[in-house]
Amino acid sequence: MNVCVVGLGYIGLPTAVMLAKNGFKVYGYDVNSEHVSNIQKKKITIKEEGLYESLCEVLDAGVFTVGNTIKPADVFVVAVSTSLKKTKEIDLNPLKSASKEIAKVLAKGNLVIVESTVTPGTTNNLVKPLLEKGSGLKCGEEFYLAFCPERILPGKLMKELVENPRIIGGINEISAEKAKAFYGKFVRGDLHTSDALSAEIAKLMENTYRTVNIALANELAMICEKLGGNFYKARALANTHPRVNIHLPGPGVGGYCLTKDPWFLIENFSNSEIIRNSLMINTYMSEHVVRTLRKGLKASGKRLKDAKIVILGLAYKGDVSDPRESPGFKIYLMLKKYTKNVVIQDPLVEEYNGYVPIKDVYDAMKNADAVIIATEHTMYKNINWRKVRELMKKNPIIVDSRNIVEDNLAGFTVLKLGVGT
Ligand code: SAJ
Repeated sequence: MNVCVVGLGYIGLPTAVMLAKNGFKVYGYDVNSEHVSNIQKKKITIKEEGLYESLCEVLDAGVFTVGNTIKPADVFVVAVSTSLKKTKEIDLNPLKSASKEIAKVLAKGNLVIVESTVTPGTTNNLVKPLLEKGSGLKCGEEFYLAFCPERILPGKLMKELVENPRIIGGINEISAEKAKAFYGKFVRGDLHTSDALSAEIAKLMENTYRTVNIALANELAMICEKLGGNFYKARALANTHPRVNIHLPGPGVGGYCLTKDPWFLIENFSNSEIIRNSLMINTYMSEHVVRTLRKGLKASGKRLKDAKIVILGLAYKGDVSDPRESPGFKIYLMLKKYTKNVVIQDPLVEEYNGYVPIKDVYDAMKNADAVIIATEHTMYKNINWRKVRELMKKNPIIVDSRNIVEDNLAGFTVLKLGVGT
């Protein structure tokens, strides 16, 4: 069976490689010719365990080829980006272009699957008519169309692509069944079929659920600070309840997904209270971290404009190399307004928005007045803080937004998100 994967980004490329490893003949199509040629030369930036080796294997075996012109296939998997515009609306242009390209080569019996996260109704109201108009074929009868969102957790991509359960929303029942048969050839997780609209809403619900729960954790953490309590102690007790799952607070929500998906859900629901306020709370957290730092410096008789500040963590979350929507970078930009002497250290991220982070954590902390822990990389749990105390200036401050250091670390003023002082 020939498969054409449209869009070779963070989801499309691994999906194409996984399909090729599982017996499909795969052609990867991307409009970015430089990206296509880099893939041909086995030069990729996505760092996911097992991906590079698998890519080399399928390229060398000739079961995976790439190009920047669309080609006929039995199945088309669309994984183009659907980003958030400044107006907080979805940018569907890549999906529109992809649909028009596929329509040019669409043939009877073909199956088209949209994996990109979309606003509810997009598969039915945008993709379907574009495919029908461009091909002259009847959707649901002469070709089939389904929506099947990815749910992989960055950092566990190759494993979760196969093991995660999938939701499959067909334009009609036969489309859902054909898509289920396709995924059944390589997905070991359960396959749940439904209609396209329900599947589109479900995907957005998943990430909105997480966003709202993170906002709740952030608000609870700020309440604990005010109460002089310890969020983490209280959370551990509350989560002993069989139906309570309090999430973790942080310096904000980063990543490509949770920062946009809830906006897709409320794009046409202007009086959303909970979701909209949750997004605001999560955005506020980087400011809360900066306020905490300023309070700490003041209490130590230091002035921000004269201080050297080190931010540990450019990646948007622990043990990933992805810096998209990085909370640490947002904090960096805020601090840059007050002091020239602010740096970011990250062992996993090469570069982000032109900023190249310091690699060595001890080099970064030389002569620093304060450290902000913005990402929970495992390596930060093994820092030798006695050594750091010798490297930093006197009265060193740690603003810990990820519960990495012990509350009363000797020789430091520790200001921990969620812990009252
Ligand atoms: N975060 C917190 N507190 C928490 C959990 C996360 O502050 O308790 C922060 C993280 O530090 C990070 C951000 O939220 O900055 C997002 O991290 P994440 O792990 O929650 O989300 P993603 O974007 O890495 O992956 C999510 C996952 N969705 C769900 O868990 C419901 C993943 O399964 C999806 O496939 C992915 O979005 C996606 O592509 O949609």
